Amino acid sequence: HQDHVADMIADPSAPEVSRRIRADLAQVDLDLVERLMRGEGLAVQRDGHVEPADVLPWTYACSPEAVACRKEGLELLERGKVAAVMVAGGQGSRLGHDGPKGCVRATPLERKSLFRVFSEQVLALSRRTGRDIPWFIMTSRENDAPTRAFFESNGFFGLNASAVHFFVQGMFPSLSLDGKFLLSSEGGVFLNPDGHGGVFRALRISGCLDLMRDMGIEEIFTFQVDNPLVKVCDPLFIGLHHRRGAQISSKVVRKTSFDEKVGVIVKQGARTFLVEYSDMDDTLRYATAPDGTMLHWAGSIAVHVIDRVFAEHVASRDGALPYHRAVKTIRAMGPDASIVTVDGVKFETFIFDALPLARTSVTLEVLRAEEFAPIKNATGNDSLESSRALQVARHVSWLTSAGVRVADGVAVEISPLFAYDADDLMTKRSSLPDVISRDTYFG
Ligand code: UD2
Repeated sequence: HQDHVADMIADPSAPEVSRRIRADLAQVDLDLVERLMRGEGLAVQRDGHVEPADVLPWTYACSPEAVACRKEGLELLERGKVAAVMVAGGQGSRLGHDGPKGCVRATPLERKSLFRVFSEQVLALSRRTGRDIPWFIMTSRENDAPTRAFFESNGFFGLNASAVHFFVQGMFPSLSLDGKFLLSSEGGVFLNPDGHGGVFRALRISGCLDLMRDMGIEEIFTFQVDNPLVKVCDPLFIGLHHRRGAQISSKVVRKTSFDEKVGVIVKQGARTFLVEYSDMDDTLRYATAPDGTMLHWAGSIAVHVIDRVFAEHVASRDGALPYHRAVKTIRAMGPDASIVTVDGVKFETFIFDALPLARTSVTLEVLRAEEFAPIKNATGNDSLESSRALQVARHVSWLTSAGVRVADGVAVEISPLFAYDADDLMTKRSSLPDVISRDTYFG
């Protein structure tokens, strides 16, 4: 039932269009598309009783076991057993930024890009552990070239370029509601990035998983491109995951409201999984504990540690992850080559759907003020403005705990190269002033 496309392929008067469509279709698993349109292989709402997941509270970070975890995490980093993976192939459509989202100037004073913020964290930790942390960056067909160019033109922000690996995620067609391929404005088949769950397949196809195995990597730390407060390769989290023999672990924060747009980690029997906010029904979303508080408060910040062997297992099985189906407005090419807006079906897979495939997983609560200030929207919540204010608040709190008084209304920014966290800043106390009365950058 794709005669419109078959006709274009066969049209001798438009060879370039024919070539583009054939090239695009060559990457598409047509059987899979057909199955998904029939409703097979899709993520389903779990029937039955769902309970809140077992979560280690944020106070765990102060426990004696946490000291041992941190030590173990640092040792793994020192022995070159950890790789970082950043998923940065999304389209960032909500933010409305033109170009890769990682180029957004995220920080409050220096206006550093997100890419620079993460690079400085990787660099800081590499210096601390005396070893380059291999960093794998997933891009999409659309933003791969500008992402690489950005790193190159900025000298990889001081990182050893040979330790930074880019790989491109797969694409998947969006279809009309009645299952017809749509055409893109460039004249090919309309494709979109296949979701961040595509990271497993893309790591395999690009050879990056093999490279990780050859490097002796045991744990993969994954994070998203939009949160400048993420603690890249947090030794505590890595050590905890490793000591517990987990296959995939997750960090959560306490949700601020029932409607906050984060997935929640739950369990059913022995299996842990994540219910995405857009898939949550009202019973789950508004469920309360006996004391009236939010029952499903454990909001995912999309930071995971994944055992490399487990990642290979997921990557080796096409169809291991279910597809999520969403109806979106799509700008496609209409019959007379004009651009039209149509409702279409988009299919994506998500990293967190690997959770129920794991035998063991750990969920760790962290403090929102310390680790979560995403940039997703142009204005309001989770915007550039709100994120910058939260970055300032975190750094003011670090300085305050180091005994420095920061005057009201003053903005401060601390480079990861100056201090990786509050404890690290404390060790620099002698180089800090007692009072800060104007905007100050510590670099
Ligand atoms: C994500 C989580 C949500 C919550 C929240 C926390 C999903 C589907 N939902 O919501 O549960 O944890 O983050 O901040 O992840 N990306 C790719 N390739 C793609 C699509 C996305 O690399 O094909 C990347 C994208 O560049 C970004 C990240 O995935 O780094 C998040 O994507 P999103 O903005 O679609 O997810 P969001 O914010 O709705």
